[in-house]
Amino acid sequence: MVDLAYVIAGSEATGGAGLQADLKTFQELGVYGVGTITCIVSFDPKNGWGHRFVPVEPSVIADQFEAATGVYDLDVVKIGMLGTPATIDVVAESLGSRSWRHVVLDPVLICKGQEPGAALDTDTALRRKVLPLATVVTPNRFEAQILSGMEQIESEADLIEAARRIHALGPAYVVAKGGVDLPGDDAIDVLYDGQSATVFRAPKIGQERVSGAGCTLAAAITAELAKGVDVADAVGFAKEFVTAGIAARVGGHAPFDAVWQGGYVEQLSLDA
Ligand code: PXL
Repeated sequence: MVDLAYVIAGSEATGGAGLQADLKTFQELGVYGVGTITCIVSFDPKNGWGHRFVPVEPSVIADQFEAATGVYDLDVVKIGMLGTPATIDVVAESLGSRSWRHVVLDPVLICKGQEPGAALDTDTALRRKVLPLATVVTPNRFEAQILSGMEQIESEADLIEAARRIHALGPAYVVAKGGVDLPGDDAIDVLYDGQSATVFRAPKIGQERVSGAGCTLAAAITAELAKGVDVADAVGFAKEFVTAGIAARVGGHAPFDAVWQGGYVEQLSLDA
């Protein structure tokens, strides 16, 4: 039977990020995706593409979790955007009610359009309640700065140091993403497993962030883990998958493009 992977994340109405990107990634990688929606994000074309953010009622999140885990024996889950302390409480409680082989946490901390004070409360709750349950955490540069308490992450060495500090907060594996944010010609990501750091690199494709890259990377790691791949191989593959998706990105009327999860398979067939 097909392997299953579960995602608890926000809906992003244009399909570029969030739950939509996660489920597309699972499907591309041959894994049956099951999803629970935590919030609904709709970019606002009339207002600088800011995020209109609507949380889903905690009881409705609990209902979705009950349905998903009632039907399937899920043991690998990705956590994406949660958004409010009340959402974090219900997700942490639900996760804690069962055991997991892997909990992959993409620590999406802020969303354009939320109050900065709300973002701080969310950060604190995420760090206290969800981070301890994670086996793999995938912060970007900004999130790595907040979680590690480092003021600046400007180099590969800084990224490795941040990954070490975040590892000390509990998760067995830290994937700290430099992406296009660090200087240099390569987009680098660091995997730290408590003993050694492995650096994954790929030439940068443009200098702009592409929507859904972080979601897709973490979802691809999750899908590979669901298939039984080990963490280092899952991260190495996910990097190739997202790089191909960025190269094949989709443009629309927004000032940012979105990852195309079909890019990897398209590239394979071109190479064949
Ligand atoms: O890429 C981060 C992200 C995650 N989840 C949702 C989002 C976004 C960014 O827009 O909307 C729901």
